[in-house]
Amino acid sequence: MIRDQETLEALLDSVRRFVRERLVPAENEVAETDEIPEAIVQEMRDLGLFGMTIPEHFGGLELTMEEEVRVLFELCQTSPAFRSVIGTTVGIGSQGILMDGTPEQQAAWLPKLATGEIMASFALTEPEAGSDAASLRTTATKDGDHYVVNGNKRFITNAPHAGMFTLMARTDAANKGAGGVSAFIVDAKSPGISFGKNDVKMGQKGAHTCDVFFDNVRVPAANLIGLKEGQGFKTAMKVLDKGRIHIAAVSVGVAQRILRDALAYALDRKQFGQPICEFQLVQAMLADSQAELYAAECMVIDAARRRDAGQNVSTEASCCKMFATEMVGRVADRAVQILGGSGYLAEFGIERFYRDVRLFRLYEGTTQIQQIIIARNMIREARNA
Ligand code: COS
Repeated sequence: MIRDQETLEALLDSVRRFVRERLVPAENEVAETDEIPEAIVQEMRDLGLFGMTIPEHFGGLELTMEEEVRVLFELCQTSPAFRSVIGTTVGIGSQGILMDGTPEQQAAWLPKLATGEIMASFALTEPEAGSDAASLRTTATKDGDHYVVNGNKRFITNAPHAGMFTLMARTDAANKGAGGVSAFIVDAKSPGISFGKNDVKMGQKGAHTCDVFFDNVRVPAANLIGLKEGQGFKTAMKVLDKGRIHIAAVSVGVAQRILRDALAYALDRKQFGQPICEFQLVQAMLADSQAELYAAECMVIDAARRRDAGQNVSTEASCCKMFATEMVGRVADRAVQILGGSGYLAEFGIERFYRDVRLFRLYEGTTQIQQIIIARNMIREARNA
């Protein structure tokens, strides 16, 4: 749903200009230094990007899902590390509070997230609990008007910069499944929280992840999301349904950039006396990429519209996440092929995208987890029909 086309176009124009004038020129510096310049982070705050999904009365832009994905198509036509700066705050880190938090919890945290004064991070994955998220071992034990949290979280995006965590922990030791898990808002400055070294990753330099350790961290009982125990796994799943459409939109944006660069190269590069775009085998790679990209873009917009219309989009979100992240992997691979030897060289930037996009098929649920979700939903619906 687009509420006002003119307002959205103005936002898309400013994001497009920001990407072209500020982010693309900084790509190499970010890849070399593994840091996003603070001036760029500040410009993201000024553009309101941290508050994209937060309601207007808490100081955000309150974008609908369709508006959000259209912004992501533009914002992601550059190194995906830039999106990662705002990603956890607009997405998985804040949405649990928005979906299931009490009015008091929302009022206490969302305004600071909307302005980018603090960043949110989503702490679900653990060393022994990845795809099987419901098996998490971090515990939160009630002690008066607090919970005491102990455990380790792994691969936590933006943890080194986070002001707060949406943390999933087990409140019912007797229930080892999803029903024993609760979600908490945890102030990142709480005593007992410590951080591992920044992970050294295949790509996405400038986007930081690390382990987070909780050692007898006292969290006020008032920070239990929705003030209800045992709901945390469902909150996490709902958050991920939305997050998966978000990641699919990111994949579409990055694929557009990669394909544009590959086409520009094919128009320019000459072999056998003509531009390589004249060769049908190169054309096949361009055409396959364009068709798949178009399909992913249509899927993402459709899923976003359905979500805006209030439908349950668990299946569609997983379809989008699976198809779009696999699509951008194939587009990046073909782009390396079209650029040939230059595709393998750092100075042309395509090999960097090739490494960057590999992550999309892993986080917020691997392709294999999306397959499981889609098939399970199909089977459940067929049995209930
Ligand atoms: N929305 C709302 N509730 C949901 C839901 C959704 N999308 N998906 C599951 N639930 C509910 C179920 O209805 C069930 O509730 P009841 O016990 O009341 O019936 C409960 O949550 C448990 O669901 P389920 O039995 O399907 O859980 P599983 O342990 O089988 O796990 C998968 C399901 C594999 C889908 C889940 O663990 C998953 O998504 N794993 C990947 C995690 C991930 O993406 N990690 C990345 C980290 S974040 S970067």
